[in-house]
Amino acid sequence: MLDISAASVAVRRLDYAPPAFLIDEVQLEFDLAPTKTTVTNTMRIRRAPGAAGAAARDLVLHGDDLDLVSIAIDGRPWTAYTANDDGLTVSALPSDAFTLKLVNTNRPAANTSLSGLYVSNRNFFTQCEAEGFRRITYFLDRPDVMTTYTVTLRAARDDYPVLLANGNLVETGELPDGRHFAKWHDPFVKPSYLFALVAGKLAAREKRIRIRSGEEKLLQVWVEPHDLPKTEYAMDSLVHSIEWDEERFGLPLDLERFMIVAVSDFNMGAMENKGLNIFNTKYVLADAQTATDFDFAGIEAVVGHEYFHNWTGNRVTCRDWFQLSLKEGLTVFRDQEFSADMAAKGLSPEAAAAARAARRIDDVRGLRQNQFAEDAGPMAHPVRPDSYVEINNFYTMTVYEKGAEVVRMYQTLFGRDGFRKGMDLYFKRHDGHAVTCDDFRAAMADANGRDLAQFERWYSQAGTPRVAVTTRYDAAARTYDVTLSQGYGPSSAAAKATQTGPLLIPFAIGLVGADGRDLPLKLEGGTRADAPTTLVLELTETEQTFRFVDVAEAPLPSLLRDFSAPVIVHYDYTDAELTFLFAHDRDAFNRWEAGQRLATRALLGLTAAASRGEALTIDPAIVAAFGRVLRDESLAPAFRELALTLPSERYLSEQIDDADPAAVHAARQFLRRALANGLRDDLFAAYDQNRVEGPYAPSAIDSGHRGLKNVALNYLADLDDPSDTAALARAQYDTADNMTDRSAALAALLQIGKPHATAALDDFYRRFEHDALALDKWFAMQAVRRGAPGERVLDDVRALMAHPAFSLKNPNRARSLIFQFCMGNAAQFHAADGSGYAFWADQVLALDAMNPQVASRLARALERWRKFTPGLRDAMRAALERVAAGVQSKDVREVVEKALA
Ligand code: B3K
Ligand code: ZN
Repeated sequence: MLDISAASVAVRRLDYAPPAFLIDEVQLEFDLAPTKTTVTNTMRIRRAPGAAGAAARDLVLHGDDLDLVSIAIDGRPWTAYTANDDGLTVSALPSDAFTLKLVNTNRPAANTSLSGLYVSNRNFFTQCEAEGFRRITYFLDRPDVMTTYTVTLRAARDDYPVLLANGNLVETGELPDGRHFAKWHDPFVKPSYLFALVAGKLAAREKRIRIRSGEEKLLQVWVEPHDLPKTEYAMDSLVHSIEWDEERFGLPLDLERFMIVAVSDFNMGAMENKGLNIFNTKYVLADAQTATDFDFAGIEAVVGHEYFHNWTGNRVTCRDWFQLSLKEGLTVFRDQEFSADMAAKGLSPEAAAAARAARRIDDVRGLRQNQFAEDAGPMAHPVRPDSYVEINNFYTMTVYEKGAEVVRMYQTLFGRDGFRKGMDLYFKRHDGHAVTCDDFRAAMADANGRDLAQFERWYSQAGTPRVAVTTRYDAAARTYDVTLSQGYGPSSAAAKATQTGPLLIPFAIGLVGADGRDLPLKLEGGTRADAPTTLVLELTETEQTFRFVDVAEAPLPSLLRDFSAPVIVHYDYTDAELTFLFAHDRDAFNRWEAGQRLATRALLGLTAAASRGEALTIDPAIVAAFGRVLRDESLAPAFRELALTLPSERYLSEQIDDADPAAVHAARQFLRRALANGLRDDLFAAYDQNRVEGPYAPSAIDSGHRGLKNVALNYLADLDDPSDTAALARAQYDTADNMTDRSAALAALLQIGKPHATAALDDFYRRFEHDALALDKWFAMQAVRRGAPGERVLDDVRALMAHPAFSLKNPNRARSLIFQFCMGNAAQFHAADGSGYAFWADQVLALDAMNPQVASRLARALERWRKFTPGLRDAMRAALERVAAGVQSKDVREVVEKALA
């Protein structure tokens, strides 16, 4: 069942050819049984108009790990075919249009890859994107082959009382021998990757809503019966998503019913199958006791994301997998906007702006920590990649998060209304079709009367652009010149080859006066009547100077406001200037950014000192700057929490050549301790002032207070004398009425030292022994534990792998322990003895044999190996080579081969 191809064969974007055959209709019948499921697949097929030559002679269907039972054309048994590992070739076709009836079997219970049809907890589920449908039956398993599906499911009623598939339910009934059936029809054409079925013992929370047209719709959230009480928030999020898409984009729910089903064994977050979204339980199940504020926010975002795919992805889909960002970048952008609008709902304008800014900061922090690293490493690829070996490896931060930034830039350039016009035109042109990123760009360009030819480079160039800024104030002429120049930093050869010319970069700027207020902006030669305080400059050349006129005083530039483009900005701010912006910038994003720059600069200095073995010292002005923001009650708590969160060790290591994670860790710990000791009283005060009274609600405001309170507690755990903190954390643990506070208290105790946390850890286990998602947190917190000097957290991790509750087969559990250790505990993972890397290699190889997609994600933990100190580098290369020698799947092979190349 696993791919054992010796060489890695790349698929190339420019080799795209339209399908030679089309499917007008498909009827699928499933006789479901765990060890052997039989699929009867009847397709009305015809040669595509104009298809000719060798490709159009025989019908070549994809198939993977299937057993063929029979084949007939137009009712006659057919013998002119060959079946191999990749599928089925049918020859001597009788005509241009015919009905092909295939019967095949597959083995759901033996399917540990969780791709195709599989069994989880005795129920059946499917996952077809990207190429899982071919593991269910033979098909033209490519996104540009769209058709309508009628699906009949047959199974034993006692074991599988619920039978679900895409679309609308048309018939149910009894069959002999205790079996029953359900027949579903999806009236919308779709590609095979959006097919889904679910069968088993499940129960649904239901809700009926009326959409704007007046039509009534049935919403269902299906889970194991005992989990029903935990589905309220997911249902609310679904209702909000449906309302939001109608309100903001005029896009209605198009089916009679919309279903979400939760499954505990799932390779990723969720899947947007038409009308039948399948979700990781992590993004469905929540209540105050078991889920954190962060989890609730994740549910809202993912429910929104999958629902929004109904239009951006399903109604209009991708022509080929190179266009993946067409649906993913756009849908991430939409879910980001949804979450921001939800956080801001019902707040005063200032509070709403702060709530939106907090979401933006969160999104950008993730992008910069993970996507920028990806773009600088061996897996770097454009938003629209040019080639892949395994498409599942390209569901990346670049395709998703950078792709979302690319979509956001259209909105930054054209405004919300212009963006909406582009969306309207996109659906008008392409509804029901499989299209490309170029088609989307053309809709934006045409709807707004703009030539966006240059903008194409955002899709085709890999690497993170850099914009260097220089400024000049002429007091006599009252002019201020801002010179922007763009280019790329050091890039891999593959990324460099894609970098062909300057980009169109929307560069938002403000000018801050000595009193901290924004100056009115007037560009020389500008035509605007008003004088706004933020302007979007359009950088299109390698270097361009913009002259502001009537500038009354020498200003401080506030650059790339709201992160208006996914670039790195270089400007020589002094510490004093950053401190000033940190205290005053009216753009909340840049206010946060000033603090991050200040902290990053200090941390990189401390890291260098730590590597040289020097004593570490910190300028008290930096501690004071953070203190001012901590105490500033005019600032939203959520913002203060973000401002106080230092750049992660991973992010810092990315900024340095020959990075030494131990030195980075020492530096960051030193600054944390300096802030904790220096701001002790303010932190205790913030802790007290941000306690939330009353029953738990995961609202933006309450979670902001809890976030600030818990970040304060976390700093206080780093006091030289943490005894008061230990008491406080223990009390918080014991009295918490919600998981956010309980887990934050446990994390603080673990940080003070493992002995302080023993009782709470035991209690946590007993409390949540039977709650898989909460227990994942128990594993994760122990995996990311800092450890006392000289202590090896890896020993705990290994011991936890032997715990009866641990299983490598369950992706959530594997991620909570192994991924958390390898990707979320830099200092311990990069232990000088190489033990972390050896452990990594063991786990990648073990996972590779059962679930290549999950293994391949873990494999990427070492892709930046060249960045580290020589000693670590050698140990990492050895581990990579060991994996390369033992790998079975093309998923992992592609990752390690690219890393070693
Ligand atoms: N489209 C799916 C991801 C499928 C991943 C396949 N390896 C979820 C999403 O982005 O919404
Ligand atoms: Zn998506």
